[in-house]
Amino acid sequence: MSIERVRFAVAFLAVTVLSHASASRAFADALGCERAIAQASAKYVQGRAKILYKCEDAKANNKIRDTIVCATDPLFQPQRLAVSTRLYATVNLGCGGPNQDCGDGDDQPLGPAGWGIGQCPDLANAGCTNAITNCIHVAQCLECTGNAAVSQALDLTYGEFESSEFGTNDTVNRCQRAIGKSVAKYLASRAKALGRCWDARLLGRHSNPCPVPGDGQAALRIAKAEDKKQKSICKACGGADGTCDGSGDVTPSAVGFATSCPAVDTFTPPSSCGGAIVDAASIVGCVDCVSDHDVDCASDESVPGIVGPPPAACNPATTTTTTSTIAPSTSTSATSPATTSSRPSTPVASTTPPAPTTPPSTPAPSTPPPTPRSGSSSSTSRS
Ligand SMILES: [Ca+2]
Ligand SMILES: [Ca+2]
Repeated sequence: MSIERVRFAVAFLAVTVLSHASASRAFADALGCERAIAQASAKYVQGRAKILYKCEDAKANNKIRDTIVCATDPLFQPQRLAVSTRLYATVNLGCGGPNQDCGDGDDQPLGPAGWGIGQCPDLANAGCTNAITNCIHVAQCLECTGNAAVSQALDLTYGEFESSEFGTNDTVNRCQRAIGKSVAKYLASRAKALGRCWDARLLGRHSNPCPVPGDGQAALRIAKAEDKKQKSICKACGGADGTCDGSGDVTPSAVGFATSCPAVDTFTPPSSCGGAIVDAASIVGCVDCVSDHDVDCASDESVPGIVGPPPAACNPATTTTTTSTIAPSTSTSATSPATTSSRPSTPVASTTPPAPTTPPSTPAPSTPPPTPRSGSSSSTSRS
């Protein structure tokens, strides 16, 4: 999103934002800035997933053309803009200093807020690598990585759906829509649980990696959301018995689903999502695994002061094909493996953000940062 459009939209939604003005005053320090950024990121992933779901589901329900590209089509631009605006506004309020506006000399320095990282860490090699020298660049980074995370999960989910089924409301179509709805809800639930968990850590309420052991709540919330997702999908796709057990299940080819799951890795616990999609259970396992990967990458990248650089799995060096098969009979959702072990890559002991070594943090007023104020879109814009 261009800066001009952001500023215009921010002004437009000022009333909404002002209602949070008291909360923003609590953000007027490094910790407040760090919290604002993490919260903005989690909210953005939730909002973005919801909007793209509405669009994709309208396609699957034959309410809009199935050729519409939900991430960019003008039809949903107002909704996408609103979610982006909230992201920018939250970061401006939390990190923009006394004038609550990022890109000038009174901004909260990024280093103490954990964001003296110099460059956006990217996600799924989407090109989210903008330089970060002030807090508006942080917002651009979060927008780009959030878009990449949500797109990867929803593109996998909806990308190859058999469009001749759209609007038929038959078993296959209901299965398609259940998969999409469940995944979108799960993305949002996981992002929300992680966001709360990181915020509790920033507030000093625990000193754990998230989600496990986290704040003691995140894993439970995620497990509940996973269970709900798995049951919703299998109720619609599992045939008369309502379970993804290979008996009477809707087939991946009828639904229209990728023949193999992307070989991205989760990191709680570390495992690869790659494998052949052979039945309804492996669809569930695949969307679960890829959703975890995407949300966790976006979440880790929202708190670099805690996590440090994101796991390498968030930007895989190469796409490798695997020949293994995702365990089809026992859905990963049912047992919630992602919530049962701790994340090895996260420093557990310290609540103190690692001191950033590159301090391109907010410059003195005499050397204003190169804030892009022209109408040209930043390279990170995806919306
Ligand atoms: Ca400012
Ligand atoms: Ca069945």
